[in-house]
Amino acid sequence: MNLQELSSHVAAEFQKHYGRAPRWIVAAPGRVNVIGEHTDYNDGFVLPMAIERYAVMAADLPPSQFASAQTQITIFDIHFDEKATIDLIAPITKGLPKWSNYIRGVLAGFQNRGQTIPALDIAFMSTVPLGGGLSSSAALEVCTATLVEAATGKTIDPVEKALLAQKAEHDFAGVPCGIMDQFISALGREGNLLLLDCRTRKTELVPMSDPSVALLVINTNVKHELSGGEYAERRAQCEEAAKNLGVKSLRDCTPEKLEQGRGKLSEVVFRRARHVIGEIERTVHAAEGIRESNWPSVGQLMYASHASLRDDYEVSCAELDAVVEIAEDIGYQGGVYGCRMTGGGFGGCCVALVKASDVDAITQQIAAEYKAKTGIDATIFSSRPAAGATIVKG
Ligand code: GAF
Repeated sequence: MNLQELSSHVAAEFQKHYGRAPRWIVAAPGRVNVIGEHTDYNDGFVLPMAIERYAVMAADLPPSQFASAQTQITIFDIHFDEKATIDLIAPITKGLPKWSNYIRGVLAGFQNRGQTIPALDIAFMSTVPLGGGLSSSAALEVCTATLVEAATGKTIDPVEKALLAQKAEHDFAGVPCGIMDQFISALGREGNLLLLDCRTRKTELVPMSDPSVALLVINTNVKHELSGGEYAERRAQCEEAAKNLGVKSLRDCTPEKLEQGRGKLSEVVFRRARHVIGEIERTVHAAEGIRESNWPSVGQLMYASHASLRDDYEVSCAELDAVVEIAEDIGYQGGVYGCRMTGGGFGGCCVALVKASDVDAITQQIAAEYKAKTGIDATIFSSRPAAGATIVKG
C-alpha cells in the first residue's frame, strides 16, 4: 500500500469507527539504516533512509455533546482492533495497552513544553513491521508529534520534535536509544539518504537516485526486542571505553589511540570500541561512495560493517548471518554489491545494495535459500528513499 492508499484506508476505518470523516491525517515513516550502526549514541555518523512504510493517524476533535470525551484522547488501533484512552486532566504517565506508551510519551513531552493538547478521537495503523528493527516505534512517536502539530496548528522545529520523540522512547518505553530513528522519521527527504552527525546534529542529504541500484530490506522474521538489556549494556560498554581512554566519546578516538589504550580496556570492551570507531569511518566513506555512485565500494563497506557487528559488537544472530552469507554467495556476478544487518540487531532485518535489474531474481534466491537454511519465511521488499513525517490532510 502506498501512502495515499494507506491514508484512504485509515480515513475509511476512522469513518467506520467514529461515524464521521477525519479532520486530520498524518504519517511518519519507518527507516532502514544503510550504514552507521550503534554509532549514534557515540556521537558518530549514521546514514539512514526513510522507507515507504508508515505509521498513519486519522483524527478529529470529539463531538461536543460528549462531555467526558472533552478531556481524553481515544486511539483505535485498526490492525489489532484495540482501543486506548489517555486522560488529559492529569500529567500523562505510563499505562496500558503497552503500545500506547509511545503515544503517551510524546504527549507528555508536549505537556512538559507547556503545550495544551486537545482532546482527540484517533484511528491508527502502521505498515512498518513490528519488532523488525525498522523503527516502528519511532514512526509511531513522530506520527503522534505530527498529529499534535496538525491539531494545534503549532509546528515545532523538526530537530526538537525528533528529540521529544527520543525522550518518549527513553522514558516511556525504557530503551536508551540514540537519535537516529526519530531524526530520519522526522527529517527524511524523498530521494535522499540522511547523513547525520550525531554530535552536532547537522544533517546532510545524500541523493540516492541512481536507477541502476536498489536497496532490498530482508526481514528475517526473528523478532528483535531492544528493551531486553543488551542494548543498554552495549551503550554502557562504550561509555566505559571512552572513560578509560580519556575521551569524551568514542567519536574522539582513532584506531591508533585505541591500540595505545588497549591495556586499559577489558577484551570485550576493546572489541566494542573497535566496532564503533571503525563504523564511524565506514559511514563517512560510504556517504562518499554513494555520492560517486561507487557501488562496489559501498557494498564492501556494508559487508565490513556486518562482520564488525557480528564479531566485535556481537549484536547479530544466526538468521541475520545466514542472510548475509546467502547475499555474499550470490555475489557481484548475481547483482549483489553488499549486505548487512540493520538497526539494533538481535533479529530484525538486513539491508542489501543490489542491481535494480536483478531485484526479482535476488529476492527469490534469498527467500528460497533462507527458508532452506532456517525453516523461516523471510519477508523481502525494496524501497526508494521516502519523505519524513507529513501532514496528509488538515
Ligand atoms: C536502535 C536505536 F534506537 C538507535 O538509536 C540506534 O542506536 C540503533 O539501534 C543502532 O544503530 O535502532
